Amino acid sequence: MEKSALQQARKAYLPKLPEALKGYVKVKEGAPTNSVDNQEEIKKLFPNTYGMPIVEFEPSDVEAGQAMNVGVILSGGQAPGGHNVITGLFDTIKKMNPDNKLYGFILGPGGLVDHKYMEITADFIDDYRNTGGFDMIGSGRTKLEKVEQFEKGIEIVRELGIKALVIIGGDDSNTNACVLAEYYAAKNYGVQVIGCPKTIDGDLKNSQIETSFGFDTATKTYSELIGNIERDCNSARKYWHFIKLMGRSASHIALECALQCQPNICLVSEEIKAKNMTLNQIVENICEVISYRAKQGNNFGVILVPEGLIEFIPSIGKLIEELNDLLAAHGNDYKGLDPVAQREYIMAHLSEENKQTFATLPDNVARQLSLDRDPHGNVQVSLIETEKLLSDMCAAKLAQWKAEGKYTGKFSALHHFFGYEGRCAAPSNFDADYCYALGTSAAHLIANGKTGYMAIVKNTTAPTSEWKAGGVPITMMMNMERRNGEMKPVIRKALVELDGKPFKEFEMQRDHWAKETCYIYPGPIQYWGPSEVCDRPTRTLALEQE
Ligand code: FBP
Repeated sequence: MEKSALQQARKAYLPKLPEALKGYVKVKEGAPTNSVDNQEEIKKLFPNTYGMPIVEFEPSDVEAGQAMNVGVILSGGQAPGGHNVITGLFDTIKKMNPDNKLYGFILGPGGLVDHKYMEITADFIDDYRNTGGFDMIGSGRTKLEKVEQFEKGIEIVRELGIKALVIIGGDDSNTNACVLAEYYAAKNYGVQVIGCPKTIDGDLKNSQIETSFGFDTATKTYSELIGNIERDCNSARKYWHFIKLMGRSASHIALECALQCQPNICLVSEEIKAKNMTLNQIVENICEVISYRAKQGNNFGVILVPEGLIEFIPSIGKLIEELNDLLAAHGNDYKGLDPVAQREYIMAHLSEENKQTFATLPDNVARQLSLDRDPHGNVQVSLIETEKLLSDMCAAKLAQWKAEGKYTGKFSALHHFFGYEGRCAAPSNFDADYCYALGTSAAHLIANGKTGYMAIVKNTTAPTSEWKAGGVPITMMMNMERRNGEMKPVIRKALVELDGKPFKEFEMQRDHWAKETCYIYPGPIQYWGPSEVCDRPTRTLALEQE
């Protein structure tokens, strides 16, 4: 593999570990836990893995480590730092016993089911230290949920003498990790399953998980790009930039980038839902700002649009719920029809209220909402051009206002989608350290016989040596939710809290940012240099941990 100069220099970076993980480690157990909601149902579904205590690692004089082979799976969307979870895991199990082996399953959970794997060796892994991407073993979105898949998995696990599987994934993948842990425990197969909290979306967090890895690097990458656009925008003073930002449901990414860059507008899906806003109201609000700035002679600006917006507009959210059920029950009846017949079929089966909403949507959006779902049943919002939809609607509204004499400016829009370019960036120091510590924690959870746990690292706004590492039972984060027309146990997704500090901080300043031009230009991620630049946590994390 030919390497860039940065990659070569970065390989030598030694991730900083919390004090408790530097030497031998012992486990301190807390009190039994409960799920966040629906306790009786979750307890019934997970009789072997429910109620376990939170664990914290402490320094010890004796090594609990032992001979053990481990399997690792990267699951779902890429997030910077995934390779460092694997290097942390690798280094720790090798330290416990040099004969221990780490197997990587190829292209995600599907690799376990299809018995596609490779042994990760010292020479091989060295090329991936502190690099972005998941290309070391690849990732995939196969949903591990069926008994046949679990049984296929155990065949290869036994063949390779694997004691534990580490699943590095988001909320859906960790939900599946929990189901797998429960299944193997119920069958007494003697195989442990440990999860690691990954996703750039930042929505896998709760009282125990401070942040999911990748959020730090991805938001810093997007903020660099947004800052560059803001500076261009403030130089030419002739375009309105509509920037859609990745983050399937929650608006954490958009909000974080807004706090870092101070754009003129940032939409927050959770607020739009809470205020029961219509698409038309959103457009009017944007146009008010455009019109105000035009009066000041400022026919330019930057607007951040969260990827998941469309699902949070209450009328469209209701429509999607009905479409999910329709797709689950009758999808096969209309999937093969031509687009016009499909639209007619769907219209004929929708309730009156949702039919009206469906009829107003442009064809490409309607099609995306009514057909495509990822394997976890999510609408593929990254494929919907919400930024274009909004700017088209703004152009129409402004033209109408111009005709009525209410607006006299010039409106010229440019569109961007920042998503995939942030998911594989070289991890920031924060993500490099955090992920290495998560991998190390996962190894210690295995060595201490734990299953159905997620590796955690807390106190992450303090210096790294003061971080606290341990594990949390995955069942503790679960509740029952409707998925594909059925109630299922799932990890509760963390949305932006409107009474939380990050949103409050944004809310306090946004009117000023809308009227004035207060852009901040964060610049690129720095890997060497002053700590206040290189090791700075996200604004979200800093505000939440204040
Ligand atoms: P995960 O939740 O699996 O980490 O994926 C996050 C994400 O990047 C979302 O922000 C985005 O909507 C989605 O993946 C895109 O999925 P795909 O890579 O399959 O196009």
